[in-house]
Amino acid sequence: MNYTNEVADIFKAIAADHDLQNGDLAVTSPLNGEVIAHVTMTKADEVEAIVQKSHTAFEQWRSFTAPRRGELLRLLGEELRTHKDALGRLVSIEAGKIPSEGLGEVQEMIDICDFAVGLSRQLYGLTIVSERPGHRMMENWHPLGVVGIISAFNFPVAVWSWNSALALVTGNSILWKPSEKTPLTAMACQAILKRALDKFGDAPDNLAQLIIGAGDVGNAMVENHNVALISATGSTHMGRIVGPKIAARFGKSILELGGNNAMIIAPSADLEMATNAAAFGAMGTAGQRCTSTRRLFVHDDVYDQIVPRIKSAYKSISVGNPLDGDNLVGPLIDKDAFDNMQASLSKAREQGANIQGGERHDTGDENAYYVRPAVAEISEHEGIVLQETFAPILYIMRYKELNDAITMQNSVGAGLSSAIFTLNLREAETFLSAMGSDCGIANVNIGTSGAEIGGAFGGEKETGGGRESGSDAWKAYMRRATNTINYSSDLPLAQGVSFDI
Ligand code: UN1
Repeated sequence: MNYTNEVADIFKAIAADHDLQNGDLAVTSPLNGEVIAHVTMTKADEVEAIVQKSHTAFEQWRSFTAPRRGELLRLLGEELRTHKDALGRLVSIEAGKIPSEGLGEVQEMIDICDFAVGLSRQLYGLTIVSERPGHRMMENWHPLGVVGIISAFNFPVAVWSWNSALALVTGNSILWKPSEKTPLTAMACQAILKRALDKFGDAPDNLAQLIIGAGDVGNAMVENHNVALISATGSTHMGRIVGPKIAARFGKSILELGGNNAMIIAPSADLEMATNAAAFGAMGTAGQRCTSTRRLFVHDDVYDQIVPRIKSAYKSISVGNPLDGDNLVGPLIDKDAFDNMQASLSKAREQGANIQGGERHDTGDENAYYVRPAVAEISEHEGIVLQETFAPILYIMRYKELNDAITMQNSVGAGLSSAIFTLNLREAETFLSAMGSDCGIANVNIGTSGAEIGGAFGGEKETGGGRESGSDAWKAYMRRATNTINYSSDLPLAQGVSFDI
């Protein structure tokens, strides 16, 4: 199956006027490893002028009222509803997701657009009592400027939408550098947004720009003083490079980096639910979510019941092209991902792991990298288990005391997502308490992945500390001004200071 024509048809359907044949970046579908398009890349020395244009757009956009800005997100949500099937299919072709996950990603975009429309009438600040008579204090929230979005291949469209919906409704302009592995879905999103902008009518030119480029282009965005906020999703390695550069120029950042997410299965757990949650969390998206379940701590009392169930779920799962038949595990993104997985499995073997799965699954396409998801029973929580491998490997370990499981869970660098399966209230609340999980996301009786947009999304420690999506994450896209207004005819100084001239 060659997807080139289908991609061209999808682009025609969303009226995107793009040259998909003559660019310098070859785009490959992980489904079969074949090149499906060639797109044009931007060069690092072009970034300055692009940022300038974004800044000019910001200077106009900030004067639109927030409810009017919300209208743009309402229109974007409508366009996404219209093009959901086409965009979802393109996500499957370019990122390798199964159809329901490709569509789920677009649904996540629709949801955040709806959220942003509501937010457009709820961008509120506090009023604060003053210590001085006849004075009032308040907080005013203002847009930041140009928001740079750097996104990863694994959620090629949803993560952009979390950032762009919030950035636009709060009055910023946006500049997006997607992963070089997934430029087509980005171009399609840009075309869909353009339709919404055309219907909106008077939005400034260059309000939302897209840059297809390599690391040097991302670096030029990161170092540009006119990019007020960089929201970057990717590995902790990337964050270690990007974070200090932004900090050095006192820019703002939202970093959404690695995860090494764990699930605890307690003695009272509903074992069927726990099995299904572990299966989706660890094998879903071929283990390529930042929220994927990578470590499982199983209580001694239920270990011998649940681990065979999990292993048999792993044996029965169908791996293969998700667009042919009803395969539930699609491909890894590329050869590097496959090599990294194999390297981690060899290290686990050296550490004495008992491994089922992990081998390459042959589909006859030499350049497509499908694998059987791996479960690795391992006795020690150390070495490779402490590292995030962006692939479907689930390390399983035993525990006896909940506190030991929580300590192990928390003793890795990353702090994104976590879950406990228990029907015991004390255990559940302990896990959620200050003595429990140290992650940005902590769940009870649901898995580590698949968060809804209504909550703030992100994690602690080496995950970077940023929050995107719901709750009050919008505040990161705005700056706070504290205003003190004196409506008296005196000029008292705070703290009782006197300065009589
Ligand atoms: C990511 O993998 O970068 O919670 C984002 C989830 C999805 C988002 C994952 N809603 O799994």
